[in-house]
Amino acid sequence: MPSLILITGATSGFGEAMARRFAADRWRVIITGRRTERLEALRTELDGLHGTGAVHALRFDVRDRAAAEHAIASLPEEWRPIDVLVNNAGLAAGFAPIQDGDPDDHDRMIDTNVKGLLHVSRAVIPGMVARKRGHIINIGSMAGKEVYPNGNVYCATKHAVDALTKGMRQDLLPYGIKVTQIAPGLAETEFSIVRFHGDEARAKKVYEGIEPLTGEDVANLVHFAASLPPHVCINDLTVSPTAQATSTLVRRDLQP
Ligand code: NDP
Ligand code: 8X3
Repeated sequence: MPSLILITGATSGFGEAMARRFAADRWRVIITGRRTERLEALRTELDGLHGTGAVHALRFDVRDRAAAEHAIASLPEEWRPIDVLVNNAGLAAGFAPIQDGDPDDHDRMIDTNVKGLLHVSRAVIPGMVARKRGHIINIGSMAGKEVYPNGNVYCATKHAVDALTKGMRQDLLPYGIKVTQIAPGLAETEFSIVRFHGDEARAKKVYEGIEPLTGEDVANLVHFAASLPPHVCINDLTVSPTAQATSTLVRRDLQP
């Protein structure tokens, strides 16, 4: 049987690029997200390219613990022994000083980026522990390494991902389970459109004058981390566009 990967948030951006990358390398891929039409379109496309049975789609909201548990528990037998879990689903909502931020945005980020990651992990990890093998890849961020003005709660959630990655690696050591964090900087996906509540013009400005990372760049790194020999684990990998040194230090004159 080829290896089996579950990718949360595969309807867009990094997750969608990962689904394409792993399916192209003949992995079996479980894609998840909330947008049914996108999940179905991607499943149909990848099944068409790589053969029926290459992809299994699960629609659920990672914020809903019962839904996450139910979705994982409802997997058909042949889709259960997950080798790699990529906790990728996540978002930023808003970009405001702490005193002005919308509390609903704060809840959305904490519920998705922290609690959602925990819901899916808690449903998948016991199977890995029982099999004494597996690999968890958490998508953190440079925002989980440093904090920038107006990034407050988003940065806090990604710092939580950083801490949870380290905690998972310690707790899962006895079972031979790898735990990796990939922490990207500026990448042009739907991320900023979501952050600015659908304002595409404002989102575009984030990447003005630089060549940002793409979904494919990050997918290639995740694929590399997942393809190393059993005794090798990338613990933590920070990646940024060449034009970005820190979250706030960005050269805007290096466009190709
Ligand atoms: P996108 O907005 O393009 O993709 C986000 C994905 O997450 C979508 O597939 C979305 O699916 C899914 N998602 C969001 N909320 C939920 C939810 N409640 N339940 C289930 N799925 C959800 O952004 P990116 O690809 O850029 O982001 C992926 C990850 O990478 C995030 O964790 C983000 O924080 C992180 N990141 C992004 C960077 C960037 O600059 N782009 C840099 C560093 C990290 P759907 O809407 O269908 O549910
Ligand atoms: C997303 C990258 O710089 O917008 O995690 O925080 S940034």
